[in-house]
Amino acid sequence: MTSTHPEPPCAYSANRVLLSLSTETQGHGSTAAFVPAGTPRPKPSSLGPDAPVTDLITLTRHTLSEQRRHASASGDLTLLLVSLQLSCKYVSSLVRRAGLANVTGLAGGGPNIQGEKVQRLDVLANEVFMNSLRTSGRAAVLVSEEDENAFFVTAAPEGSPDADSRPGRYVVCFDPLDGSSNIDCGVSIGSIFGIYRLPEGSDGTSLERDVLRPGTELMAAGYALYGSFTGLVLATGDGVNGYTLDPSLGEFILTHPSMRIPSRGNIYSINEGNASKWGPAVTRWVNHCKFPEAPTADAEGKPLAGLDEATLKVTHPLRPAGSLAVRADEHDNHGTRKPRSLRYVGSMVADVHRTFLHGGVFAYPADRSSPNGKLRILYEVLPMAFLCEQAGGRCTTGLKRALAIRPDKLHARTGIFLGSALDVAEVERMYQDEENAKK
Ligand code: FBP
Repeated sequence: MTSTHPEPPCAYSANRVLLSLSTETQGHGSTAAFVPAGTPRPKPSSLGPDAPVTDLITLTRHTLSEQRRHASASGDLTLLLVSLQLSCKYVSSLVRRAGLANVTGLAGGGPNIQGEKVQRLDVLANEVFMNSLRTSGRAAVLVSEEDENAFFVTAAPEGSPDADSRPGRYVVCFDPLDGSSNIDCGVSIGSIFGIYRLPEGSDGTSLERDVLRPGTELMAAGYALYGSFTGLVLATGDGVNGYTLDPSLGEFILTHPSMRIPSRGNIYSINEGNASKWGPAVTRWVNHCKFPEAPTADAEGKPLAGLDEATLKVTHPLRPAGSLAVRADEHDNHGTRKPRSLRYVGSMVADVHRTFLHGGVFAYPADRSSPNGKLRILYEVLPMAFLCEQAGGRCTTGLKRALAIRPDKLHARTGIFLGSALDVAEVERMYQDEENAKK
């Protein structure tokens, strides 16, 4: 089928793909077979069934196809993500060589703005992210866990060593290396980032207007995991996708499309070393994870018939006296819940990644010694809350949807519970009961 006007030699047009046009026939009244664009290219049978994958969906290819689905997309976010994935690849290579390349151990200089000892890898990772983002031409403001102040990207004069530095339209908040306390013992660590677009008409120079914003205004968020493999999990507003780094190609390959958090899980993840400082709701929830009880009350909390007050109060020797009755709806449809398993790595990225895959709850609640919790809102909690909700999970402070928090300062903190929607709802009910009990 020849078209009315000669096709340009390029093989792509709006909706048709030139399947084959062998060189020796070019210009000699060539016959060309057109198939609808997007038709997958059949794998040559000559390669046999176990041939390696030849149609790789890399992070960049996938982001570009996502971008094409948004007519108004400028491509800037895609380019910004290219800089972020480069940073994650470089940090991954530093982490992989950490034990050999003398990049572990404490960095010189005092504690960082968080009052924490700073690891050399923290500083290296921060420099890698900062340099890659400020020269991407797509970032207006950069906020890092390692830097006290926000970095406002300005245009460097031509010819200056910094000439690549160009402000863009995005605000990037990031934790360049999360789980630093685990670096030198080879436990999984990660990087976390959240991306906002500057508000319409903003010149990107105001902290209050452009940076201290709730998670509901995030455009995209993601984390990289440096563990038995290097992974990158990303959401740009339309679900969550997971990619695995193929070190031989240096490419992130789509391996976990459309990730969904199971609605219930059998894992709870919390630093129990803080138990003495927890409030009643957290203590009750953790006890409930450890000593699940047969239902003693109906969904409205009314005691089930025939049970005496004592049974209602204490039905397990280790269950703290005065514990509230366990309502029927706190059990799965088998009537009893099995004790949940405790899993706690102490690297938020590793604990959250496991929660996304297997369900359950990751928690770092506020407590008596950290009334605002430990984890930082802008570059730890909000990006993870965005990803969690995009994957069908739930993220709360106990009393408030975490994504709705508007931080009042750059390194503000909050307590969180994140994970399987039904399990996190259980925590919220216990916080609500505690509030009701105060009235
Ligand atoms: P940084 O390492 O980036 O400071 O992150 C804080 C963090 O390590 C989280 O990754 C982790 O969830 C938490 O602190 C562990 O805290 P703790 O050692 O108190 O349990």
